[in-house]
Amino acid sequence: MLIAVTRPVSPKLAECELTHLPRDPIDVAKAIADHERYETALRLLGAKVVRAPEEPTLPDGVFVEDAALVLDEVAIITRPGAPSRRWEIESMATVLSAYRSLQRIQPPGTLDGGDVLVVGRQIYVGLSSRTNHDGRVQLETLLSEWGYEVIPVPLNGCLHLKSAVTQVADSLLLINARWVRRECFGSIETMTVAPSEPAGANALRIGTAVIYPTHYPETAGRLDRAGVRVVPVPCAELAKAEGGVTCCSVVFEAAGRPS
Ligand code: CIR
Repeated sequence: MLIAVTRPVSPKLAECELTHLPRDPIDVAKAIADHERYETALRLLGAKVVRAPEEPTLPDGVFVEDAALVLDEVAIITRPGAPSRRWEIESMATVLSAYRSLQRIQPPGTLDGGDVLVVGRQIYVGLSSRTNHDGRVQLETLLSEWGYEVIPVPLNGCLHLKSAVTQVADSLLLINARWVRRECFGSIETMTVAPSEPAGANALRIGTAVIYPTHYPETAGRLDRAGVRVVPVPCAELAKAEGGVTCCSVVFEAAGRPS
């Protein structure tokens, strides 16, 4: 069974961390409604939505992706680069301990899940302002016993690696080539976002479909023409908090592969 861990939107969302965007007023009620539609899309695609406990005092708590990386063999509890976000990890650890054994990124390492793109046994890690060298090396050490290759990827001008690139089909990446170089990903095919939609590379793949923001219609058209089924969700309010569609869930097979 496919599990998608989410967390309700905090009433303090408007106090979120911001790195690349100016602070714009956020309509929290609309963000909550959009988030519920996102959960509905997850269910439509066959996932069982498991809500982590509400964390009303943590503005960025809805962006659960940054707190954990779940692989078949293990879950890695991260240590987010923004100190305000480190309070989010314990409740995620509690939820994920029902499905996997846990390992943790330890100080002084930092790692945000948004910087981790898993493509088969290749794990690309963005060298962002949130993920440091120590965090990446710890991840490499933790995963070496299962034969994963951890590959560092330089970024330019975006928050996380998955702001710049995500996987949308077995051998297709959706990419903003201004923020990350295509050559970093070897021979796998890449499709670029529409130039007018630089933040459009963040798509959440579930099976053969992607959950994708309604506010990037040109890139959605490109995905559609490439044969990728697009399930549109409104998420403009969460985007004002620099969140995308991958950020709002951690998706994995319940059974995993016990080590
Ligand atoms: C932050 O800056 O940490 C949040 N406001 C947004 C996090 C988005 N997460 C993600 O892209 N994985």
